Amino acid sequence: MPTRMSGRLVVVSNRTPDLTTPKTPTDARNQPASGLVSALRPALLETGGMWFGWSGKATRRREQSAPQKRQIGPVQLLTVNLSEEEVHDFYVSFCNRTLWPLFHSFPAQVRIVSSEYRTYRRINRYFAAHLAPLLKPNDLVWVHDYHLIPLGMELRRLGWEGRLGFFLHIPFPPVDILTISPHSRPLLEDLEAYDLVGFHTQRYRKNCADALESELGGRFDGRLYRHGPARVQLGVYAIGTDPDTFAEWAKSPEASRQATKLRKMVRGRRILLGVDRLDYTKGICERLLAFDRLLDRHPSWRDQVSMTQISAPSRTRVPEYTTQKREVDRLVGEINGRYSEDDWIPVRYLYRSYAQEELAAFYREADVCLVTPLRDGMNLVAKEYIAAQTDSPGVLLLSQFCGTAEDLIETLIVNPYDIDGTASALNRALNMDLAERRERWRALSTRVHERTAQTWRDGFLADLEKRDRPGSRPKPRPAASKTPR
Ligand code: ADQ
Repeated sequence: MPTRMSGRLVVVSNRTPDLTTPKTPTDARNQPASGLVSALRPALLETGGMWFGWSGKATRRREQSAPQKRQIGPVQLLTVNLSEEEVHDFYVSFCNRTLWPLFHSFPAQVRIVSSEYRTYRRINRYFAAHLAPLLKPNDLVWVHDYHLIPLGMELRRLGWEGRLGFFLHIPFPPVDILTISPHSRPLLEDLEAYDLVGFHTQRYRKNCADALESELGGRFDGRLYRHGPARVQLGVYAIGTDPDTFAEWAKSPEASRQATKLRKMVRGRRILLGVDRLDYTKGICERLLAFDRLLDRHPSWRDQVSMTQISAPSRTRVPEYTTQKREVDRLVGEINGRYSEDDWIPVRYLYRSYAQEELAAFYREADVCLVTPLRDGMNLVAKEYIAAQTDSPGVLLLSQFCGTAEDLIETLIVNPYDIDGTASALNRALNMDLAERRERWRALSTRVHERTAQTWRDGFLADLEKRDRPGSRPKPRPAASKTPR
């Protein structure tokens, strides 16, 4: 935490997390995988404060009642409900079928439906209408991610003059991609309501500054974007993990038991590992194709390696995700069909969530971890893997297209679209000697310890703390439509 926070921390995200500590591995498995929660859970429990968002429930009709309150230790959770139709238009469609592919530079997948955009704005107004009365003048309001870009502007319209920050967990695309959406301009205007807008990498910040300057005018001086009366600080805060906890989990007796079980199962073969939400941006299919190519081009690895792909179910109501799941299922079947022997199945595919303690055991035992997204804001799995290595560290294969690649330069960097190149890197990783593995890992481990979930949070909050105090802000532009339903 920045030395002493001058006010209460109010976190706003689309979904409020389950902040209760899971009592059993089954409970833990049932908590959905989320990078944001992984990073903020310890931070929020430590600082106290409030977390506001959607309950995750889809009701038949929107209930107009006040937000539901729940106290979890020092943290107050406040949730509002959405109707089934709103969940569909706002969350399933505009957030996950328009903004997600747009910001991850998948233009062909971007869906443009004006009514869904209008619902997106309406839900942001609805969030603001419920949140504004709960705020106290000295609060620091920290809004998270693409679901809530307009929230800051809506809060300003309702008279909130306190400090207001926004963090984007996903990439910010180049302006030529962003402007594919006819709604990109109002989204850029929304950013002007914030005192501080944070990104994982320099590149995303640059993309955003370029888009603001070219679409709205104004000027970015390397720290502040100035346009008319707006003064928005654009900052870079690389999110990290909690490396000490992962290291501890990896060394625990439970992890040792799991690891022994795993080793027994693969019968001395080398272990390759992939861990992700099942998402088309994570490059799971390309990773499987690279593994297939390795077995094809380097037959000596057949029967010598075992690939474990752990995919947490994600956004199962979004059509692109069901298509992706079918594609992964098909490829796993194909590879196993092509190469399996009586006593060797090349790919073990686990379509489920694991408790992070359990993941630590997989990380610890994996000889190679493949983090090969086609595009990813940061990617915490890469950092968790490094944190969980012990005296004979494994090798991380990392996509050049994830934010982590700006940081973890001692990994084997690959272009996941280049299947041959990734297969060669995989071969190289499997052949790497202990001395090189140790040398690379030492450098990577230092970086993972330098940039943690805590340093990310502290960096952002320290900058937000320093922003102007109430009373000195420009008036927001009027809303296109006034009714916060
Ligand atoms: P995600 O894309 O969800 O989030 P990522 O960084 O890949 O995030 O982290 C996923 C988290 O979920 C990790 O902590 C991992 O341990 C966990 N996880 C993944 N698969 C799991 C499984 N099968 N079982 C259990 N847990 C699993 C977004 C952005 C990222 C960004 C984060 C944080 O898309 O780019 O790094 O936010 O800002």
